Amino acid sequence: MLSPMTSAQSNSLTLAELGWQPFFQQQLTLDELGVLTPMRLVEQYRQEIELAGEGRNLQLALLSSMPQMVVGDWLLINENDGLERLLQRSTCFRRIAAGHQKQEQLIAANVDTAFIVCSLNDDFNLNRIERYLAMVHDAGAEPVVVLSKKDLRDDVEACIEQVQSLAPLLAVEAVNSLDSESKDILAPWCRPGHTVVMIGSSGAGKSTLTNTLLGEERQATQSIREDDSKGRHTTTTRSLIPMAGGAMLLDTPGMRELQLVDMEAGVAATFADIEELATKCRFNDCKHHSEPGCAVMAAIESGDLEERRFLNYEKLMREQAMNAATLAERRASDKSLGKFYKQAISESVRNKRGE
Ligand SMILES: Nc1nc2c(ncn2[C@@H]2O[C@H](COP(=O)(O)OP(=O)(O)OP(=O)(O)O)[C@@H](O)[C@H]2O)c(=O)[nH]1
Ligand SMILES: [Mg+2]
Ligand SMILES: [Zn+2]
Repeated sequence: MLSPMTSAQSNSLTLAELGWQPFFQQQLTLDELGVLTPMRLVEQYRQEIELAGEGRNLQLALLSSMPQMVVGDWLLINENDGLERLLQRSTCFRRIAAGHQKQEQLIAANVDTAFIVCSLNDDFNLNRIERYLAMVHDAGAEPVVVLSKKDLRDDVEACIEQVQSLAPLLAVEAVNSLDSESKDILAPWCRPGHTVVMIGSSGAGKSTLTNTLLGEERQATQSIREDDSKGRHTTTTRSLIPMAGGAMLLDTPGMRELQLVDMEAGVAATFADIEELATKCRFNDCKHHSEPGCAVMAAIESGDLEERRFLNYEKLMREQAMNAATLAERRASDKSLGKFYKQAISESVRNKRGE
């Protein structure tokens, strides 16, 4: 088991270096100040979590009574090294877990900037970048598209232009993750006290980039499969690692499937241009298919809006709504099942009492 700070170096970080901000400080009452210690969740295992605070680390066993917690969370710890409470998050990344058991899964909390790492090999895909953008907008963090493996492609500028066309103000950078020059390129977002998460497909180079930014081989990396350019899911845990004199870096495992849930605002923010066009359609409830006076269809016809982009917008809107409905249904049935069990138990108690 790799421990982010205890193994290599003792933790001598200040709260500010760990990412403590006024937003968290304001949540402490006067009574809590000086009595409770803020600590940050830096690594998560099945049974326990690793916390880092000012000058010390702490391992905490997970109990079923604890709230759902995720890497990046800030916790208040009492004098007995127990959890007092979880602080409200400034940002939160979530998705629907892959597989049949549709459940919402938290990915990271209290992240300022997300590096959407996307390699420039066969894996380069605008639809996928838009999907990640929706997730980052939903979380409330700042997105930066980091196109990796620029050394493997000739038309890097054209690719940057394509990504930039998604949003004029979007930050887009191309890097060779193995080259230390990446550190300078990404320095504007790696400021002290800033938390940066790496998200993207397996094999995109998230761990390679993490190591380059750290200046040490902290995370294991592995070559991608030659036949389909896919990664091997090398990283399996999420770790929040301090960069010397810089940001807190959060490396994550590549996602097999990123399903959006209940993210209408996140999708809308990602496709702000389409949302803006839609306000100019003749009908308020225009579906942008065959209605007269449709500004979206007019923009596609004139070439101002890429049809691919509109189709992806529709797809992601549909997907998040469908997943939200499925989740709501599940929650409702879990609740009524819970009620049923409670009723059955109290009935059996009454029977035993002979009531
Ligand atoms: N040529 C080149 N190779 C790169 C670059 N970035 C990453 N690689 C290689 O790509 C492979 C996969 O990189 P990783 O860093 O393990 O990818 P990852 O995104 O962490 O993958 P998971 O942990 O599976 O999610 C490794 O063999 C890296 O050396 C790059 O910019 N240029
Ligand atoms: Mg990795
Ligand atoms: Zn329309």
